Amino acid sequence: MATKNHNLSDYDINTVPDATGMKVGIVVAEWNENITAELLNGAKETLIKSGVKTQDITVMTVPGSFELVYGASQMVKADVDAVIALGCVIRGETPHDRYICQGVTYGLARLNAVQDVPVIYGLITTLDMRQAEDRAGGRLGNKGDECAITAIKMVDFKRKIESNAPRMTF
Ligand code: RBF
Repeated sequence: MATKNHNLSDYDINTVPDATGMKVGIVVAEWNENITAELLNGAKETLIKSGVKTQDITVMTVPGSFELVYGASQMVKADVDAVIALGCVIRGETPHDRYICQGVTYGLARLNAVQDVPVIYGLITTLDMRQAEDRAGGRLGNKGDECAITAIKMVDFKRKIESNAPRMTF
């Protein structure tokens, strides 16, 4: 992917919709907790900076990234406008990590296709811990920040679609 110098925390504030009144659920994996805690901090800080109230952010943990799919599928049923799924899978000695990544990626994509609440993909998949640190508040910013901005944009997208709904009927 052409992401060599892409900083995950860089965004144009002028393109970020007003997040006042938005409710966001965050599901975070405990595995690689040193990384996922940073993703969570980034996501929460960016949501709050953008106008989401602290009490409108619901955080639940799951044991590992594989459980993010179930966690997100339950969280979408809560009173939230978007769900952010945060996890970190680091390449191991066996192909196990690839099965986890495939399962989570497919599961979260499927959730977006079959239900109404946007689910944001906050899974870091790296070859080693250093690459993960780079993307969790390090050299390349914080994937949690990127997910927070994406969540706000997707809630705004849905609000716009819903407010234009009568004009979209045939
Ligand atoms: N969960 C993660 O979130 N990140 C990992 O890098 C990760 N590596 C794993 C490696 C092995 C060998 C196993 C058995 C599990 C790993 N898990 C990891 C946990 C996984 O997501 C899940 O919680 C467990 O497999 C139980 O379903």
